[in-house]
Amino acid sequence: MLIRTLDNGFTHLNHSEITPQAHYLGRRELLKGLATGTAGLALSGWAGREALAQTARPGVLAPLPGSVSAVVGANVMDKPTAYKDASSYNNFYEFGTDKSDPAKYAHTLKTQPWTVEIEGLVKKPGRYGLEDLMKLSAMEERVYRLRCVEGWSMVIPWVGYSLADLIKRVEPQPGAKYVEFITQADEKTMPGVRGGALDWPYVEGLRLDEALHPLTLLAFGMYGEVLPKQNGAPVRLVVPWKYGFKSGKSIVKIRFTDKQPRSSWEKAAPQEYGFYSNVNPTVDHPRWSQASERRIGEDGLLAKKRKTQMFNGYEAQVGQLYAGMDLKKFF
Ligand SMILES: Nc1nc2c(c(=O)[nH]1)N[C@H]1C(S)=C(S)[C@@H](COP(=O)(O)O)O[C@H]1N2
Ligand SMILES: [Mo]
Repeated sequence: MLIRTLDNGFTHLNHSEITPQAHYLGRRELLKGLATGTAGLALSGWAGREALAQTARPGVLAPLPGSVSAVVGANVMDKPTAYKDASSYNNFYEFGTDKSDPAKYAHTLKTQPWTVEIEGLVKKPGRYGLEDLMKLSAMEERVYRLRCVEGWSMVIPWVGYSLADLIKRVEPQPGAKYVEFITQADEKTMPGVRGGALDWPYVEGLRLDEALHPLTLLAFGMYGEVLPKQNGAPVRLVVPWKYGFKSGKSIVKIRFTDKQPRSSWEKAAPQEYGFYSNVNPTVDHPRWSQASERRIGEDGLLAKKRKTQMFNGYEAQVGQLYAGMDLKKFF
């Protein structure tokens, strides 16, 4: 099949079957060419990936284009999850614990005005308005796997830039060893914050070298558009080699510290959720295996579970960060 029709009526081109012409042909012309068989021979790999990145747009929110990232490992060849699935099957406990809650209730989130405060052990602390933060570095599109600790995964084309670009700008002090991400917790607009599912605000943390890794993305968009509220608008983190909960949504504060931050999930269940939370098929969650996963969208009768990959498939890029560590202990 050349074209896969998504639930929302728009089309994604199947990357393994796209030709380099996608670079310069408009989408409509390309589709015509595919239909009449004149689009040329199929090309896999980077050219296809690039074409896909520039053609798929759901047309739901404001466009936010990004150039194709040159960061090694930033574009997996897996077929992206349908936009409709990625924006309706979510974890965002501030809006409820059901997967369908965020899409139903996140519309009350107020994303304007929005500021992100940079504080703690940095030479240049300060407050960035969203617009300024967005202009701080060039937007890129990156197709990452995202795997939830619950055992499902998605493939999402995010738009943003390496968090490292921001970190370098604010100049961490020598004592800074960790970065803490504090997210929005507003009882008025986030019904879940009135309940006690987690300790609010939702907090996550990374070691400074993890935060500086070029794959760690400060994301402002997905599928070529600004982030839907349920996916963490207006700005979130995406750390593709860690379980999904490390990717905090709707960030309002980034704090540099000398002490390992305690995340909301660690506070809730320390024996189940560790600080590192690297995707690791050989280290089970105490109550279930992490060896395989279900790719959202592949849930038909014949769909096979996928084997979970070490560091979610990003081992070549990030394995060195954990050299010599006992990953059973530092889970
Ligand atoms: N603020 C906040 N961020 C959050 C969460 C949350 O509940 N609150 N859930 C996390 C979890 S468990 C996952 S799997 C991902 C889901 O991101 P997605 O809905 O965009 O796929 O967001 C993470 N970030
Ligand atoms: Mo998750």
